[in-house]
Amino acid sequence: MRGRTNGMFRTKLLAVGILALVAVDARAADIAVKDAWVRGAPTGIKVSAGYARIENAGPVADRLLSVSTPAAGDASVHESSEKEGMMSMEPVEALTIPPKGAVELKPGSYHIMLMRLPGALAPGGTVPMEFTFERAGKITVDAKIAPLSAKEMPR
Ligand SMILES: [Cu+2]
Repeated sequence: MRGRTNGMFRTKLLAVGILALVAVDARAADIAVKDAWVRGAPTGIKVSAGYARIENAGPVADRLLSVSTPAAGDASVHESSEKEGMMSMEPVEALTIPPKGAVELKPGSYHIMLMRLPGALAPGGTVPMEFTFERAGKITVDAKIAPLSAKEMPR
């Protein structure tokens, strides 16, 4: 019983340590990239999508210019929309993050289109994603890989 309690305590400490690392990684100036995740993909599937919440704590707007990840040969920001009952999506030149605001990349809305996947994205793992902002520069986070059917970030 004592050993088990110790183990749980250590697990909690480890989790806090990892969260602290991610928080430091994700922050450059006023921009923070949070809760990044990508949809899993089996071998042979070449397309997936990534999502995150981008927060701007500063007094001026910033713009997300590009995203890159070793998990995809090509990554770009897209916006999904519904037109006459049909879902479609278009590339977004630069995504504006308003001052003292946030933009949510989520299924059915803004997303990072991942194309030319070099291999499977196994659920439960993580992939690094580098976000490049006009003002804040580059911010790299580890995105969690969710099951293929996920509608929201794996917790
Ligand atoms: Cu897309």
